[in-house]
Amino acid sequence: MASLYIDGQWTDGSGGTSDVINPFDGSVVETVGQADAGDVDRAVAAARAAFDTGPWRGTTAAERGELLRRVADLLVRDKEHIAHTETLDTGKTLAESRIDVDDVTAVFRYYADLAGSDAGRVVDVGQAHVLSRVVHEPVGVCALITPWNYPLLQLSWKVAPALAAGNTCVIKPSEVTPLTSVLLVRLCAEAGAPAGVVNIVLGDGRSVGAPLTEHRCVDMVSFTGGLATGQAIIRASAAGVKRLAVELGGKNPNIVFADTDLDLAADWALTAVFLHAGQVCSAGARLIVEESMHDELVAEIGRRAELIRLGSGLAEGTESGPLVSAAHRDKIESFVADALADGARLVAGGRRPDEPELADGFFYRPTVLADTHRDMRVIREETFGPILTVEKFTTEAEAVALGNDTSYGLAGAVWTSDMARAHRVAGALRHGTVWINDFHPYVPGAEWGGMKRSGNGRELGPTGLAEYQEHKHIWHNTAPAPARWFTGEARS
Ligand code: TXE
Repeated sequence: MASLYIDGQWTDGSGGTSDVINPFDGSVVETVGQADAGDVDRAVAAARAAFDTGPWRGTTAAERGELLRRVADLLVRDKEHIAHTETLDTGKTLAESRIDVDDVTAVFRYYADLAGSDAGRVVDVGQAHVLSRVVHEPVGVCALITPWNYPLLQLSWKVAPALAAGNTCVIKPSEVTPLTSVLLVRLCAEAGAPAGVVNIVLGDGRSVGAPLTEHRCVDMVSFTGGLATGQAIIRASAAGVKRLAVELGGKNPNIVFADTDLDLAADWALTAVFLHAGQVCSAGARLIVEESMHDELVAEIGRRAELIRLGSGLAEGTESGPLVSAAHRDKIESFVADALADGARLVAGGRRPDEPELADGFFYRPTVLADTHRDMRVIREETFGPILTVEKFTTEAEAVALGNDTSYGLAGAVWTSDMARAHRVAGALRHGTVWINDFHPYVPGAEWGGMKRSGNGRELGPTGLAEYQEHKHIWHNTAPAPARWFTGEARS
């Protein structure tokens, strides 16, 4: 099936084909066409023309909101098929994929509502004959580049506000997991997006991502992915001084004070880090525990980690699927080997599973490493896999210092039954999201994004719409009079 969509037409692309691999068993899920630089050019030209001269430019915010609402309805209709495809593509459990589709639907509905209520504002300048208005206009042609861990969800955080604001876009999903992005574009077309408004090109970063981000007719790049790629995109955007929004992952502290119930702390330590095999930008990969509770909690977490049931995302009872690729598992294994060589203590995992039926997949057992410290690579770098490291503290100040001792700043959590302390710590953590006695929840109405090397800009919430807007000031003097600034006479 043709999988590139350019100017309202489905096409195979001119860059050959690529196999999409099922991480559960290494089988081919589908073979998809790839774009070449010429396809990228055509997609950008289509988005440019649709923005500059197409009917899209004349749509009202309410009409764009209606389009998003129709996409949301179609997502509900196709939920099972989309969730199933996401599981085949990423390896995550069907339960997680279904939650993703529900979340994506909610994001489309949120921006449908916001589109209609986002009216700009009138500024009172204190002069009755002047009308000063700030109007919200689209930025233009947006390149939306997404990663492989939450392919559909990450795309929705970009495409829904981009369309709500009146932009046109060219989507480039991860070459590892492109399938549900193609399905979402099909729904946008079915919902009535005019030709050229939503385009999708498939391919890898070098041959498709780079030419797209460097293209002179692209006004904005919104990217979620790895730090090194984000830095390359920031450099590439310099020539055109493009608008940028980048989300580059995190190294997220999960801080537990000893007044937390042990069962609760152990349960959430696992959920925080091992959901989707740890391939979550906000995963609670660094457990930071008060010393008096440390040994007991680590032992309990280790015990429970060994019980986690790995398997096919489609099978009933599977708690965690495989990693996304063999290359990614190699990376995870090297993190664990380095940490052990540097003196970390293996509490659980640290190996591939023994079950023969998992041998063809990219599985790795949930791993817990104690006695870890700041100089280890496993503490400093994002592993993006099923590795939980444990550090300990004795004072609140030490807990905060450890939680902030990272070049990232995406998310973190604090667990305590002392509410004053909870809010002190939440206020002191330099991370874009802080959970108190919880982990993972997000809502479409609240901003998401990072400080420091976790990125620039925010997705979701009203700020997530503003990322895709120019805020233009229009000053109307209804009773113009001569300025008399240049009169040729000396000023007194
Ligand atoms: O991501 P890449 P990778 C982290 C995680 C992971 C690491 C590398 O630690 O191990 O990044 O993952 C496209 N110009 N995150 O290599 O390469 C690419 O095709 C334009 C965190 O898979 O950053 C894909 O569509 N685009 C993260 C997208 O960028 C380029 C989620 C992301 O791929 C490009 C995923 C280029 N020069 C990984 N090079 C998060 N923040 O949630 C690549 N791409």
